[in-house]
Amino acid sequence: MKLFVYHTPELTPKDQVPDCAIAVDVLRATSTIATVLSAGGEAVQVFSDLDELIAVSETWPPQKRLRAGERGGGKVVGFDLGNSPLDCTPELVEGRRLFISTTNGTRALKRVQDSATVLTAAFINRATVVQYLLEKQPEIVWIVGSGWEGSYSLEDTACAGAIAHSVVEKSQLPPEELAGNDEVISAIALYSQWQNNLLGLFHHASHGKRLLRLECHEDLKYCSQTDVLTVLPIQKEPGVFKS
Ligand code: 3SL
Repeated sequence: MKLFVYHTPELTPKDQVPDCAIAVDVLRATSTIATVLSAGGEAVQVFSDLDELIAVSETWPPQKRLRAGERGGGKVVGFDLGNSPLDCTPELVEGRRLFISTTNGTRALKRVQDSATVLTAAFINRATVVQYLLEKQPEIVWIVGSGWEGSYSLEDTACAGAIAHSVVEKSQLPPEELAGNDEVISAIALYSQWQNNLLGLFHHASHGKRLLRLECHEDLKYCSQTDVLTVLPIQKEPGVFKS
């Protein structure tokens, strides 16, 4: 297995896809996806385009669907939900499909959609993703941060580092043997420095600050927990994730 970390979808090699792609948007799309599936959601279907989301979700019975839309951190007018994982309670999501569009997370998922396997990861379900990698041993693995509108996001690269750090620890292989690019080594270093204070890291991150201005402090706290959900969101058909 070789791990490659890409800070944003734009930095991934063109015209290639890996054996396994892991999309990361800690704040907050992939934390929300893990939460919905862990709470009994039927599936999460992701869209970059809001009109397409509305059109496809229209074909589902209203009692079996939820529409979640985020732009600029806020909820899209007329949608059931924004992108707060804390809103995704079992009472609300159980048995329903979440149709979701967010600013950056869904763009990262679109970029890797044609990979043989596509997973989503956040700190909250990191251990389950690592367990999958150790069991299945895909040859080429990309961990792709969503970033913010094309630029680097501290929290996504730290989560990529958390995954790589755990693979190194559990496989007992040296980092240089697993690392396919330099970004893996720097992501591990970033995670190692902040692993006991991820909430503190989020407070330094530009998107963390943006969410704090929107009074999403509880979301940051929730997303800073590590290994608390045993859910593996995996793409079953393009854009549709189940556990
Ligand atoms: O950009 C995204 O995909 C979102 O996760 C951003 S937010 O955290 O909902 O603001």
